[in-house]
Amino acid sequence: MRSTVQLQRPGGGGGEADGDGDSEPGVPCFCWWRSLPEYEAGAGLETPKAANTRTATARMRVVRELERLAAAASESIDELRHRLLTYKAGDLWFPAGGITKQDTDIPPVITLLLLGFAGVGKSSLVNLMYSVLGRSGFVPFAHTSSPAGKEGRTLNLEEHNVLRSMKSGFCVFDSPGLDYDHISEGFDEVSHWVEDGVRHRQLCHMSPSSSSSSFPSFPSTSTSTSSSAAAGNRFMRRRVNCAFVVANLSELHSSLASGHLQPLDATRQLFHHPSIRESCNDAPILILTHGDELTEDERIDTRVALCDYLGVAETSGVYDIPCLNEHGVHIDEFEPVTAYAVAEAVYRALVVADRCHPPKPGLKDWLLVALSWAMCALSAFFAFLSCFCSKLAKLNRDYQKKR
Ligand SMILES: Nc1nc2c(ncn2[C@@H]2O[C@H](COP(=O)(O)OP(=O)(O)OP(=O)(O)O)[C@@H](O)[C@H]2O)c(=O)[nH]1
Ligand SMILES: [Mg+2]
Repeated sequence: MRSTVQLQRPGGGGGEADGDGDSEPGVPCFCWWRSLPEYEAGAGLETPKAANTRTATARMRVVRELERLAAAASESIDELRHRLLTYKAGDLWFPAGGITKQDTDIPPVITLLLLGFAGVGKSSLVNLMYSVLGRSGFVPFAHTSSPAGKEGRTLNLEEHNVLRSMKSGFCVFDSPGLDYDHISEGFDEVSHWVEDGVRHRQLCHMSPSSSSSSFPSFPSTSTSTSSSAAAGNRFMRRRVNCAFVVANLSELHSSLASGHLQPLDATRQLFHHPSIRESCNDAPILILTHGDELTEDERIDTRVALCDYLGVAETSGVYDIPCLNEHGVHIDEFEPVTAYAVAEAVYRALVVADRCHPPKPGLKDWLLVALSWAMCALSAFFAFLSCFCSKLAKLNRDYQKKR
């Protein structure tokens, strides 16, 4: 069920964008939640889930956050877009730990990785990013630009320059969805991505087309996928700097309502996966999709319950971004609140990424690397020598026996 509320923001906030994507203060925008004054007057706080004060306060915080996004959408979407368009890796770096920027290991391009279970809307979110940030209209790449599998599933890792600019300082990686029935294999793959880096068209072990996988394979796509993966070996491997966990709010609502907590538990495990924390030095950014399939109360209550379950604040690093609108149509850049939420989520990811670059390896580190390589070479040489000598001894014994 979908509910849409038309809201005239006091003071002209929450304007709707015009054809060029520029916002017009004073124009009413369509918001799915009741306005803050209505909530402050007590309306909507007495839903069954909001029976206790803590939940009611959390709901208020969510509504305030939505109001903030609506106000910012009318005032600063273009400024934020401009900042993203002109962003260069390391622009949001700030000094910490007594290390200068020159001594910080900043990659040429910041890499943001989308993670989540199958069908949660990762590819739709990338589409939305193209639409909001690339400003070249809607390009439904998910089913066309790469060898997608059955029902449009993503099969390989895919690098997207969502700004469509050669000067772009960041890229977004779309990943194949994890499977609830093969959670541990999926998490192994996630560890591999965040620890060893990701590459465009990298074939994934849990991908349905992968020959080494125990998953059912789709014969029509496997040949083209393996050839494109072979070509993909030439693409650059990138270190993951920040991760997004995309979750289907509607599915999690059903999970909470039915008491079948597998999707909720799996999402929590993914969100708190130790390899993500270790490699990115921060928690992932949480993106909630499919909210359009819920009523206003369900949508806010599920967000509050999920954040409580994950142990994170419901208004910090969490974005409700439906990829379809209330009419079931793909959202484009003209939906200001969602567009702003997309841009802010990306900007936050870049802030997180730039805060976490490691120091450049110093002379001592290089010496250690050289020493460990030398030790490896030495041990390989002695292994070869012992193998060679034992073979010689065996030949000698055989020769003695024959005599
Ligand atoms: N109602 C609604 N549908 C959505 C939303 N996001 C995605 N969808 C739909 O959900 C389906 C799956 O979306 P995808 O973007 O392909 O999901 P995915 O996470 O990339 O899936 P995998 O590649 O299999 O992991 C598509 O039919 C989308 O149109 C949303 O926010 N609301
Ligand atoms: Mg996909």
